[in-house]
Amino acid sequence: MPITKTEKIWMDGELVDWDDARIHILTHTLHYGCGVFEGIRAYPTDSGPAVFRLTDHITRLFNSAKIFLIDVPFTPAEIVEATKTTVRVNGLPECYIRPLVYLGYGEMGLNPLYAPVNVSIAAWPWGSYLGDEGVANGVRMKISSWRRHDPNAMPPAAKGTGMYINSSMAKMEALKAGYDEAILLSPQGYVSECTGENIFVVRGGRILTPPTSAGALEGITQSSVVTIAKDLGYDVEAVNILRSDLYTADEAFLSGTAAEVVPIASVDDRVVGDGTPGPMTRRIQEVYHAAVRGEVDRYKDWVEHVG
Ligand code: PPE
Repeated sequence: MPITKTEKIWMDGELVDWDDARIHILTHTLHYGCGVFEGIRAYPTDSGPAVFRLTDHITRLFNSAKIFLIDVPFTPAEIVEATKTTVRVNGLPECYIRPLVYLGYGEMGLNPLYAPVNVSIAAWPWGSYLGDEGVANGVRMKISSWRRHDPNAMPPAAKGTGMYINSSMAKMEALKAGYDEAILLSPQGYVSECTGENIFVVRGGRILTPPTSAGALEGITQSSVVTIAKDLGYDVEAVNILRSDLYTADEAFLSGTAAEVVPIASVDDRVVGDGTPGPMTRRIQEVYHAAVRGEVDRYKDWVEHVG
């Protein structure tokens, strides 16, 4: 997806002009993929732009860094403030935000312990990740031939830059085969998640989503969906799901910051339900859409205004 240029990027405590946000070719993370990042969205609200669950995203960023033994040279509160500043100075009513913690220039070789740690935050307008058509009518999914990481090879709880090669391989395979998005199975063969989204299925009136032990990232949208679904009176459970459970599901959808809540129309050419977004999916999608814009009182705490 193309990037839309904005004014400023926050780099290590300073606001730098977009075109000057450059790094050295011997930047450590560029070679070995040891870095961590977040994907966050800001939405327009009655009181100006607000970042959805910003504190939770920054907490996850620091947890990802901790898993990789990366010592972030800022506090979470400083990164929360810097994120708000980045949205504010760029005058963006609505945007996608990409904080990145990376190992910079100064060391080469597989020991990253002495490499300098840098932090950047960029923000730009980003449209519908899986397309407006997908959001409205559902996406076509394919189970990938690539498995999700074994947690003892690559920890899926960390949002690590290099780990995304796995997602990209699955994404390319699905797109080249004519599908919209891939679903990855865990090394044990259970449904894990999509390339950049968590997955939900509705079976017998219950909403099911894979547990973290199936190798999924602990999604912030996933946790918002679980709360919304429970508040709507639905029964939600984190359980292991088989690919055949997807084929015979009444409804299915995916969730993620970039994608938001997107109905699944089919999996491996098996139509989900009647092929149109189901009623529970629709309801959750509507409430999520309103919640991120601060329109639902119950979820006002999720909306963090940039001031
Ligand atoms: N699983 C993976 C692997 C993942 O990357 C994401 C976010 C999720 C689940 C959903 O997590 P959350 O955003 O907290 O609900 N994927 C981000 C990156 C997308 C990208 O193309 O880059 C995102 O949605 O921002």
